[in-house]
Amino acid sequence: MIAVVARPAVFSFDPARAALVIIDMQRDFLEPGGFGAALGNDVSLLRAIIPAVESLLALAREKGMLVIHTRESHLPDLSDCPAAKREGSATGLRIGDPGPMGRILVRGEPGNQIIAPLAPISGEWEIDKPGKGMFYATGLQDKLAAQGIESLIFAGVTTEVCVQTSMREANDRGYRCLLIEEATESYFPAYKQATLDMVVAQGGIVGYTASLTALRAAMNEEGL
Ligand code: TIU
Repeated sequence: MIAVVARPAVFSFDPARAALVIIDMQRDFLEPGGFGAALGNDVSLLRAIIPAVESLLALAREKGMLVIHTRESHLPDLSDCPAAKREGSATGLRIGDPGPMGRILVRGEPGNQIIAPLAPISGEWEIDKPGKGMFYATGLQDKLAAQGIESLIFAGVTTEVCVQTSMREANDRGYRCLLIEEATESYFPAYKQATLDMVVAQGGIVGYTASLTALRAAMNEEGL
């Protein structure tokens, strides 16, 4: 077992039964002209975590952990996009409209790809999800169960939207969850901090948080 110095207490996990989950590090949220920008956000803030996520991904690969990448995306005919989700945007561009990186938040379009430095490699899972949470309409729960996964280590964007929703879904399904603090970001720094705080409150009501340094130290200590 690996024991990570974390909040609100030590987080212990078996690396053979754990997966790194990188939520939605796709061009739509990190580059101008995508969904994040269409919602009126300054996307530059999110780019600051790319090196930390790269470093976390390299650690997981080096230690042979399962890696799961998610993308928030919709089918080209938008049959999986509720009208309520399509309504409204700051720029006038809505999901499915043509933008500078192809159709906004549509599966397979250039803007929907995971950014190059974090591109999935062979053997890693790629999960396309129409919602904020990674379990809704994805079949992920069965895949994780078949693999015997018990613990999930989270990174990605945005902290209070898709990352937190996915963590809460995972918590309800019995997974032990750890969020890596420098490997997640929000368009609103105060919301990131609030999310980190609310996850660990009440004895870790949703999960744990730790620094990447603490995770790396714990994994190296075990001589993995
Ligand atoms: N808008 C926002 O903060 N997030 C999203 O719409 N999706 C994700 O968090 N991936």
